[in-house]
Amino acid sequence: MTTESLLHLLRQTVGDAHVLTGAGLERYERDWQQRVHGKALAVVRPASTAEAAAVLAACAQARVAVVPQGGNTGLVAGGVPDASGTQVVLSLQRMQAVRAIDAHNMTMTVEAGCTLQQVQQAAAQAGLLFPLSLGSEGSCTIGGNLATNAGGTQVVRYGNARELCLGLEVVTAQGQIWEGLSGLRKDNTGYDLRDLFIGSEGTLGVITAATLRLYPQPVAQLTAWVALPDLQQASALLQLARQQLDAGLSGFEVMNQLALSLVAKHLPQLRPPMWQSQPWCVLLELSDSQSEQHARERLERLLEAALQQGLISDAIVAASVQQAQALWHVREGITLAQAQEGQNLKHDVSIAISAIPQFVQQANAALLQAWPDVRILTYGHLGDGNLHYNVQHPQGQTPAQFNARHGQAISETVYALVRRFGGSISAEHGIGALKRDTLPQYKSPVALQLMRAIKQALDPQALMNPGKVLAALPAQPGAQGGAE
Ligand code: FAD
Ligand code: 2HG
Ligand code: ZN
Repeated sequence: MTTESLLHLLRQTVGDAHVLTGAGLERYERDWQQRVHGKALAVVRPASTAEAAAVLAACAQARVAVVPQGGNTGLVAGGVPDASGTQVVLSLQRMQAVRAIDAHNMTMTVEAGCTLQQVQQAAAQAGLLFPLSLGSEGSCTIGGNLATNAGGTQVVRYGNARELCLGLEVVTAQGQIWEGLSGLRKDNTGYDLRDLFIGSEGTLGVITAATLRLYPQPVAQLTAWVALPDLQQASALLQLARQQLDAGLSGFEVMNQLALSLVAKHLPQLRPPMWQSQPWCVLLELSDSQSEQHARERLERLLEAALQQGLISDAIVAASVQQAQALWHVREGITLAQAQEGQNLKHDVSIAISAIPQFVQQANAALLQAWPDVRILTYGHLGDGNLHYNVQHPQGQTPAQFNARHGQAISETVYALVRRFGGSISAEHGIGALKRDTLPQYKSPVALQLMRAIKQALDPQALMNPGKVLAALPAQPGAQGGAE
């Protein structure tokens, strides 16, 4: 099939207005960090699963690669095409239906292009909670969240996107529809296909809808902002909070002074509290199923114990929902503030919680010895053992030049330590294009071989988001797409 006849077929399938070609497609072609600028053959925007399946079938027949894209907020350039101008970007953004809410089963079924915020709001309207929560929730999609197995700030209580998903509907690389939308909590009928697609970053198929797990809304939620002298104390506070609050602990985020100073500099309207008084701050959230008073008593008891044990030097408890939101906006503003400071080297790592203070101490020492002027932002989801250990260029230097010259060596230094501590080089954001060539150094050959076998089985023509997660291999001779 020629390119022209493919485009003709795609226009017939989704309508002329939803096959975008030519100039003006930058927002689909470059990633959020503006590190990769690709070129798409076309951006195709199906309105339904049937249309998405027909697009995939046509692309398989034409042997044209497909890059699924949701809100394009990914931080590893996984959702953008390469520079060849031959790949179709499949945008799910028109598929935004909330198909069903089963309040008794505590589930909802939504289409992949719903933003995370829309999903949260639909659950709230039904009196329930969908707890996934990310700084990008206004624009990222639930399909993208599942494709990346996103984490965020409530994982300590509710788990990652994977734990919040019971069923999926997927269009395969050949354009078939796998109808796996079940609200079952138990199903042991063979291999878990759902878990294969979750976290596969668009390299195995396209998620078109999902059945999600809902929770009761907490009766009361309280947020505390705490200042601490060092990370060891933050870790001890986490342990104390777990003991005292148990499942009531729904958020535990740590931030170093530099991260907060960049928020103060670039987003001064957010006004981070107490950021100059101590090197570290913690944002702690308690969700309570009894009452506001009960929650307040529990939180005050925790903070008193922490003060007595010398773990914290100061603390404030938000007096209203608005104040609590303002504190969370500070935490969520760090990514934006850092982007405004200039392109940075992101290390989204996980390590056993018990080893995190030691890891940070050793990583800081190693980096500052070799690059004394780099600025290290350390923040993130301490409750999950997941740190964003992001390195910012020295003041007075150009970020792009500094990163081009030193980025690889800096990341190798950080990742070597991650390996020594038995951690992971990607806790949340995935591999995408940016970490694809780093992955083989940190994943066992057997694991990589199994991943390739899965990729080969599900996408024999190597058309699903090629070059992401795994380096593209030539398609097997004779591999056929399903569409004739
Ligand atoms: P995209 O960026 O469009 O795509 C991401 C990947 O998923 C790509 O590989 C793409 O091909 C694939 N994909 C997208 N949709 C589908 C689909 N329907 N079917 C199959 N594959 C698909 N991430 C976290 O984990 N935790 C955070 O706390 C967090 N905070 C963030 C804060 C900010 C300010 C920003 C900019 C990003 C943040 N992220 C975070 C990263 C990002 O928002 C998440 O990875 C999110 O899940 C991506 O969703 P998306 O719809 O934007 O996906
Ligand atoms: C967060 O936790 C996100 O805020 C983004 O995962 C982290 O910008 C980053 O590196
Ligand atoms: Zn994060």
